[in-house]
Amino acid sequence: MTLDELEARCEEVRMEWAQASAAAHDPEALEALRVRFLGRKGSVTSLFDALRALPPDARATAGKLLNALKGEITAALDDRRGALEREAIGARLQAERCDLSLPGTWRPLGRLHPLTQVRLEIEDIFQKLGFDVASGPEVETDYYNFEALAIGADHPARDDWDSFYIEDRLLLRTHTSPVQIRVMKSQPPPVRIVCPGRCYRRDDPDATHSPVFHQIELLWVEKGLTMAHLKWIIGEFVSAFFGPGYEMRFSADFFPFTEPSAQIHIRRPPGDWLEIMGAGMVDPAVLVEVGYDPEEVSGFAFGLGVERMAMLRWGIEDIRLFYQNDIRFLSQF
Ligand code: FA5
Repeated sequence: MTLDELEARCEEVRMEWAQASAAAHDPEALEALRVRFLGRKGSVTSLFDALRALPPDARATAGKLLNALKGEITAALDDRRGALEREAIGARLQAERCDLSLPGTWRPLGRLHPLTQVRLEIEDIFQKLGFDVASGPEVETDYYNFEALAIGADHPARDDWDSFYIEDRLLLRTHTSPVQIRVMKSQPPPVRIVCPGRCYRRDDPDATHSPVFHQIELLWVEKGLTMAHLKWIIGEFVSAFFGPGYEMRFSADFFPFTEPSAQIHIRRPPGDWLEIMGAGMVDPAVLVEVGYDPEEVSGFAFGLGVERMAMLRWGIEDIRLFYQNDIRFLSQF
């Protein structure tokens, strides 16, 4: 091969490159081009082999020509590769484009059931007054639910608290008062507790009664407590919970485990009076039953209906609304 022939061959290869590279649009095609032109058997590489056949004085010129050709093709390959990568990144950015100014998916937040809100608030009021929160079982023995509270087997008060029996002497508790007995039996006086919990009665459901409802029991036993303390603490509690605009009424009542006993009604004029709790001075017989000395200490207790408190606060006229799980009702609180 002569120098002229080599020059002509270079020009051909350059044309071939121009055509072939114009049609290469992806990394695989570029790699194929590299092999075809610069690979071990590539067209540029084989021209380098032809160099050896040239006369020595022509080799330097020919070498420059070939190096220039190889340099052009290498640089063009690099350029094309860079451009393809930038295109790919651009396409990905476009495809994965995310508009941070768009509003997110809105999911409604849950909230505490109104009865839970009321219970927590009442616990909080009494904790601030120095009471502890206690609890007891919902399945109770006849002894704690009745006997220890001076409600013997034949006591007519049992009719008011007729309940659901699991076995002969095992029932769903009818009130939270059995927790009083459990706590007093477990510790010496003084006692200052509130006990929230679920209660069960065979009451026909109506606007103010539910067979399952909630009470909060309060018990304070200490030296020197009188009915005046009871009235005072209930007054404090009612005004802390309801604020102004509510009226409270004490009237005489009877419970086998308190003497004297009272019931407390609340109303928001012009609404009706609603009984919210039973209360009274702990009967000395109960103190003796748990091993306390009635000459040493006295105490008082009450049992408060949680649903009734919520009804008065929000003007809810039917207790059954609390248990229907209607989101339109619940989301108002
Ligand atoms: C009692 O349960 C007594 N253990 C209260 C007590 C405790 C008296 C300590 C003295 C000392 P009573 O049955 O009245 O009392 O119920 C108390 C409150 O529970 C009622 O005022 C009412 O607010 C609520 N309650 C009673 N039965 C139901 C019911 N079926 N549905 C909703 N609330 C009820």
